[in-house]
Amino acid sequence: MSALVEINFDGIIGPSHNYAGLSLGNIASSTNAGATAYPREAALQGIAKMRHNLDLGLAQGFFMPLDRPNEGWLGQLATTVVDAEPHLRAAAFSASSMWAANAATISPAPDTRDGKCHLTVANLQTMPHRSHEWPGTLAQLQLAFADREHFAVHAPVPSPFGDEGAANHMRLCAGHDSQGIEIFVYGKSGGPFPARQHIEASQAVARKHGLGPDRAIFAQQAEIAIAAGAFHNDVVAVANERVLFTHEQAFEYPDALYDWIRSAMPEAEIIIVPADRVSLADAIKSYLFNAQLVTLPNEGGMALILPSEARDNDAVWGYLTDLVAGNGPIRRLCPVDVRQSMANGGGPACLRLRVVTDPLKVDQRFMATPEKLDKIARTVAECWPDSIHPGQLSDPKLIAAIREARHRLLEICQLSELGQ
Ligand code: SUG
Repeated sequence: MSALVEINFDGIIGPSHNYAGLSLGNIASSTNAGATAYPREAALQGIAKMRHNLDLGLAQGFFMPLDRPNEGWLGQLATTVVDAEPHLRAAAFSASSMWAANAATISPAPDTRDGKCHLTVANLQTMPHRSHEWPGTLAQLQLAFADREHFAVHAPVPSPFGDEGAANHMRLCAGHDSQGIEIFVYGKSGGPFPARQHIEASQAVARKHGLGPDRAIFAQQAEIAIAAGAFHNDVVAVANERVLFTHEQAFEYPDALYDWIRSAMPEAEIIIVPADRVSLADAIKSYLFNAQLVTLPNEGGMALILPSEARDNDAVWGYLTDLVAGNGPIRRLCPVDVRQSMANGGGPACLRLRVVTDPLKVDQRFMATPEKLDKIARTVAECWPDSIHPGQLSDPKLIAAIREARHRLLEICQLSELGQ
């Protein structure tokens, strides 16, 4: 018998972390365009979050940062780091693979026809700086989940169908190890902003994963939510086991979705946050829904691992305090500081990819322990650049330092084969 648990794989924040304002529709990214970023501090914040979650008794894994600047990609565009136009250079430098919620979509073994855990790497084709992540991500998924008896790792859905991975996918189930229902959220339009997840991509992923038609639903993201800055659904909704925690204005047709959930899974509990308690604008500023909603293994009940920005917002914190004071399933609030990632629109939940499986089936090099996190933190403290300003991106010394830093990390994690 194998024990299926939820493992959160966090993207280690890479040494090229910077604020280049690359994501139209992501308000934090646009607001902070041109600011100085602090890659070392950023990565240490991410590691502290992983440590916090390990301390709660949760299973934790990680992914390596990708090789940046991506000269191969610039080569396909017939240019180089030195010659590229600034927006292409910045796209080649982006450390955006840190947001592992966009790495892939996962359907755990109890949900799939062949009883394997299926993973489809996301093509991220809507944003140029993210469109070249998938080959590096796929290489890691193929290593981490190499056990073919238990995992099926799929290539991305082809263009032009945008797929942004687990950030637009939620699973409800009685317990992680029981059969669940899967909600794929896609966008049609978002006012001035692009809808990044296309229904054709979501449906293709569901077919590849072998989900029964009665176990999956495709729900449209509200146009007003995208227009307000919810470029991914995980900025306005999150699910864990039998609980869906969502903003009232997250979905275009919320009642149809809720009815389907209630009939497919009568024990589901839907917690709807009304707009008159928390406006869409406050939800997006504070990222309260970009929390990790987790089941606490040691004490039972659920906790929200929230960005500290949620505590700083009176309306949001007032709502959350009332929520945990009630008799509902969410009992604890745990604010964490991931401000460096937040300034690019990535909260605690963006930084992780959830995989429900037996941790012993995963390549152990990708699994975190407190000692490994200490080692990783020491390498980050020694090698990650202190600060990066977008104007510095063509500096050969910075480029060499970024490459060396990643190589040192791969070495200490015994993952040098990921090299390029
Ligand atoms: O795709 N930001 C990311 C943030 C991703 C958040 N992920 C989830 N919601 N799951 C994005 O917009 C900003 C990069 C820059 O501007 O330099 C960026 O790519």
